[in-house]
Amino acid sequence: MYGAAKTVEFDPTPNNLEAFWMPFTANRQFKEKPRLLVAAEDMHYTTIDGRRVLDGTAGLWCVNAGHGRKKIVEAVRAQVGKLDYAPAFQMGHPLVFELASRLTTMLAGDFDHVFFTNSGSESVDTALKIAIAYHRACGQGTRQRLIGRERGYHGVGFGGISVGGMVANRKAFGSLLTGVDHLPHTHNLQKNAFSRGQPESGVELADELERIVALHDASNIAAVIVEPVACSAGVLVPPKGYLQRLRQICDKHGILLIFDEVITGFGRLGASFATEYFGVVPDIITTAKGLTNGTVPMGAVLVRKGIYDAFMDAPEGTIELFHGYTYSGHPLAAAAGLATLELYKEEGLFERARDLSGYWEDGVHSLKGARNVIDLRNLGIIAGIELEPRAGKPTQRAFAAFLRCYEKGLLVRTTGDIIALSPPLIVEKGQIDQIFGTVADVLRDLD
Ligand code: PXG
Ligand code: PLP
Repeated sequence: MYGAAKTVEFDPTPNNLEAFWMPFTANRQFKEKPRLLVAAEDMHYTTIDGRRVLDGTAGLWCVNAGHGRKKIVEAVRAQVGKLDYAPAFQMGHPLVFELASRLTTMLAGDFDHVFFTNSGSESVDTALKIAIAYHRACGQGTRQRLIGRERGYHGVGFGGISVGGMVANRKAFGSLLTGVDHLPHTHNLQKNAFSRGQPESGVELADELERIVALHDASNIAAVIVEPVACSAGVLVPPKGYLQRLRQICDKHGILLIFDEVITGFGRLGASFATEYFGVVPDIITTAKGLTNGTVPMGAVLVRKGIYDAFMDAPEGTIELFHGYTYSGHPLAAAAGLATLELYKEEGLFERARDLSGYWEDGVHSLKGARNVIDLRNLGIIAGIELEPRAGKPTQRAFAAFLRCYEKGLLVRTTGDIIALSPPLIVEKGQIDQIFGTVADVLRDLD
């Protein structure tokens, strides 16, 4: 077909939805009955037909300070007029150095270097590559295997889906990375249903790591990657002691521990990062989303001192890590990131989230006994509401709930038959009541 296309004039019909292949979307269904957002401010979206919708999901878990925040908007506006782009390789611009320094001050301990990316998926691929290259730099080049977890979500790059554990995200894409194993997921409805916060049962699931080490030998294993709270797969909260146990086993065998904090970072749990919340220190942290409050795409990988240092033994004048993106540390993203971190601090949003988390937990568990609800889960300002699937029709009940909530002015997210909630951290108590009140109304009427 090459050369034969475009014989007709381009039709710039503004409302033709066909050309855009939408991500993670039922394209044909959406395009028959689209849901378009045209504006946003603080806790609300405005739809194309002028309705206000309460944002129960912070966009896609990223708009932690709420929408249209002036400080961030102005910072981006000013930056685009001053320096629109600077080459990222062998050149720099001041803001990105400032942002890296600021980020390192947010973490306890020796997290002292930051690699910038443009998304969570790129952060994950970057972290996995750094882990393997680190061991090589330390003279342990056989450590190449990666360990993820069932039901994990680490974005959609080949690295991320290889260590990830959501079957729909993997099954159509061939052989993926070789040399990957998976820990079991920690979800256990029989033992832990309706837990408030961290469930009691399941710490021993971390011991599965010992089994994998025994199978391959530690000398072949580079890293373990987990989400401290597995959010995309339906808000799976780690059992008490589980993350601590993983850390101990990694230490014992010289395996790097990577926390994928793309969602749990930047206040979602009522602490700066999950590492602070749980008191467990990984070796590498991946972030994105809340780093710029969702305004400009950006991700970051934070590494502990020893990791960066291992690369700096290379001869003077050589490039230490052959990795990077055209837009690593983009000036607009860096400006947005700096303004976002200032806003989080000025408004004490992480502390606010911590103080609200009890009220949030009560709201979540007020749904106990609601029709078809088989589990309720919460941590920080995150909730998972698991529904009994319709017989032979998995995902449909939750998707119907999503549509009805949207009609009633509330945006929720669903994955499988689980409703996930994660509003901006500026959410008011009255809005928390509205969120759970709307979900309760919807579930009452939904078969
Ligand atoms: N790691 C984790 C832990 C994530 O949650 C990614 C990596 C990938 O980030 P990017 O920026 O490449 O999308 C994510 C992203 C949902 C949902 O509704 C979750 C994500 C993205 C979109 C939707 O659960 N998580
Ligand atoms: N593909 C081609 C042909 C390129 O030239 C580049 C970057 O120069 C890339 C992919 C990677 O793009 P990015 O650096 O934005 O990830």
